[in-house]
Amino acid sequence: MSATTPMAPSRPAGAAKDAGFSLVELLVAIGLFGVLGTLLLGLALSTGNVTENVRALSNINEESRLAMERLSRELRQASQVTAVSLPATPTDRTTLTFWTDFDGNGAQDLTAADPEILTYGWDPENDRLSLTVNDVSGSSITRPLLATNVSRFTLDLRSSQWQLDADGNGRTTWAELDAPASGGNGNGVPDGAELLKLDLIGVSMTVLDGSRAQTYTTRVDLRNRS
Ligand SMILES: [Ca+2]
Ligand SMILES: [Ca+2]
Ligand SMILES: [Ca+2]
Repeated sequence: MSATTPMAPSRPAGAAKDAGFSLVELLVAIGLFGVLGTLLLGLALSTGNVTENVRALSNINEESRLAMERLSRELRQASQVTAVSLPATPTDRTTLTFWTDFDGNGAQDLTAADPEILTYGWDPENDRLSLTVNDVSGSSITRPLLATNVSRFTLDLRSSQWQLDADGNGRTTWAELDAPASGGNGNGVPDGAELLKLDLIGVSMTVLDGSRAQTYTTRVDLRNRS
């Protein structure tokens, strides 16, 4: 290239090769490296962000899946739903309490080493799902299962007693059990003897990770418990 430049017309070919880069070539090269470097750095950073997001997402998914599996497993072994609290306002807690007779003595033992009364609760004000049990001294302990990402937690409470399906839609809901015509106390909440008839429990939970929402559901038939 330099052999034809007007700056060194009379140099022999060997000397022209040693002339190196012109200032313009150097500036162009620096410019190109700069652009390339910026592009590569940007790519590396965005790959890092994606990896970080995927890792955070899979952690939350994993924790949510485990929490839901645990709830399903324990509910499947349950003998009876003993208390339910459904939200009357958007800030009310939702709770599900059930009894599992782990030692098979037919009694609800409140101080067993294996807690027999379990309460799963969702607090919509801090998006937290927690589990409350009694320890061996009978003191109530609450531990968060999913710390801050549970944006929705709903219970579908039904009975297999088809004769109480007042509207004949094939599903006997807790509201139908609550109706005085079905023997309920008509107070608008599932409680008392109505709970003894609940044996189909559906749980749906939505967990947020940033803008992504993942919903987990389970449906447990308490009649099938072993
Ligand atoms: Ca027991
Ligand atoms: Ca019905
Ligand atoms: Ca009731």
